[in-house]
Amino acid sequence: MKTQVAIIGAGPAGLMLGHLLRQADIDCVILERQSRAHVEGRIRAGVLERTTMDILDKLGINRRMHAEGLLHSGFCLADGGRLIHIDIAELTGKQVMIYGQTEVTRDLLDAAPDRGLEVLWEVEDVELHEITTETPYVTFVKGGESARLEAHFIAGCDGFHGPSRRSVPQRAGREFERVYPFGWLGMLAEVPPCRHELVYANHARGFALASMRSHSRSRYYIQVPIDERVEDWPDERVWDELSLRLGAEVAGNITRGPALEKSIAPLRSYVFEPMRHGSLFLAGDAAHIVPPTGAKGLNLAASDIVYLSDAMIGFFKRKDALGIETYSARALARVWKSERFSWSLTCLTHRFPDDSPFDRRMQVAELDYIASSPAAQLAIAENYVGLPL
Ligand code: RFL
Ligand code: PHB
Repeated sequence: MKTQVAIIGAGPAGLMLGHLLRQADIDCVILERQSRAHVEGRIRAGVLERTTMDILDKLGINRRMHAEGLLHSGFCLADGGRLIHIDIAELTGKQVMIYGQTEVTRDLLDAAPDRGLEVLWEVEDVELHEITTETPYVTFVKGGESARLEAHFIAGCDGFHGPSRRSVPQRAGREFERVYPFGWLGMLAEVPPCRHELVYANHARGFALASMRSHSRSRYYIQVPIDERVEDWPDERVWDELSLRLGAEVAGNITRGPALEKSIAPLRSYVFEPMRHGSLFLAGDAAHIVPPTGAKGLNLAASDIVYLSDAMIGFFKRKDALGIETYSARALARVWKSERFSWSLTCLTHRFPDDSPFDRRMQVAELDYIASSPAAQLAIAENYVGLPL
């Protein structure tokens, strides 16, 4: 098989890139290791920045997002019972959209056949070859048969554990990493949210987040030790813990109900530089991971794709290679700013096992400062809604 761009991975990065290329009449094929049901069933991010909404608008795959998504104008930081409101609309003139990654993925997949975007599901043994040449190719096994896909470019959109980044020789790349000593236990439940906006709470027992997917579906998270097992957290224990950590005012409005999904995810900050090696371009989680505290993971994947799709469209349609040459530097400049924001919000809101009383006072002082300073609130708000491209 031959195509212009071989895309590895049908997560948000791969699907958005595929659609943007097809809209520009560029050929591409997506290779995905999992089944469609598996990809559609993953519960992940819930907050879309303007940049991400703009991609769905540009593609015209936005009807359900505008009909069912919830525009939010602010969120709260909570600490020891006090609520600090960050009015992002007032401070930045922008809002964020509450619309699950699961829904974004479903909308992009539903639109794929009509737009000639081909996804090959359940491909195994994906390997990248000749990536430093202009004739790279990918080999894989599908339904027991070996296949080969030749392309001009390969887009590595295969997440943190995919083969793309690992195809870059060690001497050609550099990794930057921080692994946090805790994870997030997430719980989805068919109950109304406890508040109209998200609440990020710092509590002596650990961080908690009250989020939502709709007016009738809530998503909650609590910080747990990294070695915690989800089996040790029956629903009632999670609800009890949330009630303690979110503070009386918020907790008073919690509606309990059975969990639809419960899972534990580790927290990590990670960047791989550069994001291009020859004909291979890395995008999304394949190149970087942020802790979910700033709601940046999915949105960073989207902004990578804005740069990458521009670059590839410029190359194929106008014979302009500038975007290709500058992709890695442009994307990384935005990635590092989101890494900084996600790291700082994680440090502000979580309890670290080796925190000293001094460290705790620093958190309290910073929260006091944020509560009293419109300048500090603006700094948080402009990062939360998404820095300009
Ligand atoms: P994805 O979504 O991981 O998609 C990568 C795709 O590549 C496929 N793949 C392969 N395909 C072919 N061959 C192989 N060998 C392959 N290996 C992997 C995978 O099956 C998958 O379909 O990466 P992408 O597109 O870059 O999108 C990034 C976002 O998904 C990610 O940043 C966020 O979901 C991160 N994240 C969260 N972000 C938030 O902002 N808020 C959250 O609440 C939040 N929760 C989460 C998350 C990520 C999680 N992961 C990765 C385990 C919760 C979890 C559990
Ligand atoms: C979510 O609803 O899944 C969510 C919201 C905000 C975050 C992280 C996750 O910062």
